[in-house]
Amino acid sequence: MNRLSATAFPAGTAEWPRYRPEEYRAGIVHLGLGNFARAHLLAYTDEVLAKQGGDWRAIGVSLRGTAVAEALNPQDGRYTLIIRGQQTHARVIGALKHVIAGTQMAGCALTAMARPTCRIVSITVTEKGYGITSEGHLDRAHPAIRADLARPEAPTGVIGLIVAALAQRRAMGVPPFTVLSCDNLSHNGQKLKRAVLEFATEAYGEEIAGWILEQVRFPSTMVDRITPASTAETLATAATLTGHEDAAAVETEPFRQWVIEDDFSAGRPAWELAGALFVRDVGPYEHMKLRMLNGAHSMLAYSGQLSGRAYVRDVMADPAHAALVRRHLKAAAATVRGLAIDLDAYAAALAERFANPSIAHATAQIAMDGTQKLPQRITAPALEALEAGTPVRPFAFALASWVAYLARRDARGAPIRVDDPRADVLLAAVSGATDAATLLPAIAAACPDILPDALRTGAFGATLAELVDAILREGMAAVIVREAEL
Ligand code: CS2
Repeated sequence: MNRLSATAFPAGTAEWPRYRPEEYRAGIVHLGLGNFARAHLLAYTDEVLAKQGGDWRAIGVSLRGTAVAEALNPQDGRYTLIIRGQQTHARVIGALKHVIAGTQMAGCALTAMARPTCRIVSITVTEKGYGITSEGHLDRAHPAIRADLARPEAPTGVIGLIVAALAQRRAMGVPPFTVLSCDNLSHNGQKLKRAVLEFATEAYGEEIAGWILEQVRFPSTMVDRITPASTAETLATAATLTGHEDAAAVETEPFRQWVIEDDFSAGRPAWELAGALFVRDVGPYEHMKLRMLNGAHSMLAYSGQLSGRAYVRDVMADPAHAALVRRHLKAAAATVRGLAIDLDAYAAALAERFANPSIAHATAQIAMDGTQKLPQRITAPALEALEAGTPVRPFAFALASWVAYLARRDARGAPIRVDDPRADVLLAAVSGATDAATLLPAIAAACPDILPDALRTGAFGATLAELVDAILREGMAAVIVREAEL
């Protein structure tokens, strides 16, 4: 079987690009080329290119190793997007030009970002990729921030690259690109802007920081599309649907949503032609999505991991567990304000998406990086719900599930290391702690942005402690049944 490429002859039942990708130049440099970008930003861009063309293809930059580049570059950036709903269909995406990675990464990325034709630098590096604290400041303890502050001329991370490229453009008299964060942080654009300014002030001085403050746009975005990690089966399906071997295929759900603040200084693709919504303030949409979809996801990931449910769809197949998901969605919805959207209908649609039997979305995948996710998904709405007097038990259950997940032990009774950038701190916090009375203070001391005092004391604190102990003593499965009966 031949490999997918720009010259591959269309075959199979897949939809192939209805335009000639190579006719268009790159206008976007995209940092972080994981599955999500390939299922979301690049899919939207591909549709716009098919509808009206334009120099808006993307050059990808992989900041973490060369595997993505090795898969995509021999394919001229082409890959298969498999969409799994009631039926499965596939599209070959042509919006990606090539991928920069490896030892030459920084130099090549800076060249691409400094070129006047680059008008947008978009980013999907996950919450932990930026080096921004949950309060939205530069995280000087982040390895890339530390390295890049020490050597700003040889950046390795997102913020270092952005500031170096902007400084080069300013020196050359080239207007700046727009910086477009597409990760699940609340106020992603605003937070990135502040961290970029802090970095620029420290590494380059006031003048460059002042220029960035005045000239560079950082629109916030809300992004949504459930995209599991690819498996061998993903690649086999892609081969069947395209008639070509594809080492970079991605699978995703039919649903997708993108809400973007319309604040671009150097133009943008007409993403609205592919269904993106441009708004003045993305904040309420972010709250809706981060607190409902992602909050429920985190809750079901930890409680699912502790009750032997490998996939989100397995959680939804259990009536009691699914009831807790709906309970969580309702409590989260009560904290969302300022949107003329029927949140009950949104919640019902989410439950249906989670139940999609053709998507194997691993609870272990969602359980990763809890310290980066929980502040905006659980803690912020919990604090607001407490203040407003709306139901809080679902948030206590979500936090208790995380705490009990951190307290898991292996066969010899030793704590199990979790996949999280703060794993060391978490491991130290749970070592030797065996019940709520010892676990909660230790974890709160390590992560005050997840367990602030307001959630450790009073009725909320008591419920949280009681749930942690119940899960540890009786097991998650029993607690799920009891919670669902409340
Ligand atoms: C998930 C998200 O892994 C996770 O933490 O909650 O990746 C989620 O699937 C997406 O945000 C959906 O848009």
